[in-house]
Amino acid sequence: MNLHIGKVERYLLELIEEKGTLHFTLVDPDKTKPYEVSKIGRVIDDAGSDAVLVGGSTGVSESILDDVIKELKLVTSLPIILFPGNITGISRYADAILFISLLNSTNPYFITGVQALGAAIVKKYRLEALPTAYIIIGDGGTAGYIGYARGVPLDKPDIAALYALAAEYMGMRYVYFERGSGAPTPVPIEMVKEARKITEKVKLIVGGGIRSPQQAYELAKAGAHIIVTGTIIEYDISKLKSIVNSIREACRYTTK
Ligand code: 1GP
Repeated sequence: MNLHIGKVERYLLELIEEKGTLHFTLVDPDKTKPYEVSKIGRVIDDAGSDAVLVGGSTGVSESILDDVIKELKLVTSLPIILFPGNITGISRYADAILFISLLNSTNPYFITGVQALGAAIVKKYRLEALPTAYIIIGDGGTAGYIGYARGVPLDKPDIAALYALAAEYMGMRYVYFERGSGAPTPVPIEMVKEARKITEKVKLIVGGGIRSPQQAYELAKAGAHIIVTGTIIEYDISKLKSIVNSIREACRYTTK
């Protein structure tokens, strides 16, 4: 085990080793009413989710993030990991940050520019940085539009896998295939399989458009290390538990 990694990453790697596939819940401050945050935090905890991502592409400021995270910390001891869409997505109250480079952006600001600006703040707040390649699949919804992405076509699993391999060669430890929040369909299963086949070390995060336990089950079976759901808590919070359970079920006889 790499001794230089931080507390949150150690927790994640040990849990992946133990469980196979993890489940993260995304709380988007722009879509969450302040009075709902503590209820949502409790549901996430009860459902057995493994960590909470906090962030979004629009409507996020540092003080909004601070309030949401402080509220969440009152009700859950799960790690709170920032999922920034821009420089405004950093809060001193989080435990870690997905330190994202949007690899298939056409705008250098989202590949290396905002990272240089954000690095100083991440250091000042002593946040644990998790080096993550963010790859937009399909049009990627709001994240794709805001990030000037040239999304990987849905029928090109080999191209998505090559981005994942490039990320591994560049030393990133996480690859996030993003279909876009609220997307009509999740990341295609074939993309997950191809990426897992071609990479050896990176942990594969998959999110966007996952609404049913069956979809989560199939992505876990295909080899995703982490499955993210967000929208489901906005519409059908009770479904969260069945999604987490289906991931556990998928991992029962599989080793990652
Ligand atoms: C978005 O991948 C996440 O960044 C979650 O997407 O809201 O569709 O679950 P959903």
